Amino acid sequence: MASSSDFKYNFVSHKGFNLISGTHDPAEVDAICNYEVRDSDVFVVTYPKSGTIWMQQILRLIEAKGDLTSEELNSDQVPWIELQGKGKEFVEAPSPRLRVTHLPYHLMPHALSQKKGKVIYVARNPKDVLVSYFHFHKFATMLETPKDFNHFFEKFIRGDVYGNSWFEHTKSWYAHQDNMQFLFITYEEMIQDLRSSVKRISSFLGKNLTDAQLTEVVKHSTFKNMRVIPQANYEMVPDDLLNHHNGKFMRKGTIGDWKNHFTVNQNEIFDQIFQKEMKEFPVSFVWDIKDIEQITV
Ligand code: PPS
Repeated sequence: MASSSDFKYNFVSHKGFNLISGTHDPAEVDAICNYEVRDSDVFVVTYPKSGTIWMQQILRLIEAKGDLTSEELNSDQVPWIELQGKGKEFVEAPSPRLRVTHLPYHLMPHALSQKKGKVIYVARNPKDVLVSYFHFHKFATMLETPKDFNHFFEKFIRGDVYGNSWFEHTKSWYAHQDNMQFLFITYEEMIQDLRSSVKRISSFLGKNLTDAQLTEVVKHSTFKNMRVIPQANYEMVPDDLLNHHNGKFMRKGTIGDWKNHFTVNQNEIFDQIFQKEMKEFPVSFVWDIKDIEQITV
């Protein structure tokens, strides 16, 4: 059997979206759009590095009413639908099927647009996404280690990464929301007020948690606590997938780390592109932790 290193770094463009050879199978991804969707299905959709693992943690905890005793990895409890081999598992899985995905709208089940299942889209300010993704490329063995920050900056802007263009991903999912049962939430809102965010998510999912259960969900979902929960921080993932000498999955968990990476020139370029691409986008992003008056947990 071929190992992941045989396929390293090769993207296959599939219907306008980069898939990673050895990680995704185009035929399996193609099948996803025809999957039947149950009313109880929940799909967390993110552009990479926008808080996927965080939402996996919140969903599994809401489902377990705050109980963290299961030792399964977040990615086993709330798997990626597009990973090779996960399609068959999805079709046969018992309800509720909780899944995460980085796929664009056009590759996801058509049934979503008939208001079947629920979609939670988590968006994060793209400067912090870029920085988090840069570090993740040094850490994840299936992705090419960037030559340097500027090289990665340019690739991200071109959409020459897994996830393609952040701008297109965000705009396209947002634009289709009226067809779906859809919750849009930002990483920055979750940082600002985790408790209210968890309340919003659980009420969207129709789950009534007691105050005590809510407190448990929040407690186990803070960055500080997730960092030391083995199921939630991917430290158990083997070195041939995540090179633990080169970083940590739970890295900084904050807003504004881009300020430690972007040059003045890069920031100007980014701002120009952002303004052009997002001028009609109705949601504004928080770019700096200092812009949040109060952080509530
Ligand atoms: S991936 O690889 O696409 O699945 O990555 P993803 O899980 O989407 O994003 C990882 C970033 O999310 C941060 N994170 C958190 N921030 C704050 N609070 C909590 N609880 C939390 N959990 C995960 C994680 O640290 C990564 O961001 P950076 O900026 O790299 O720290």
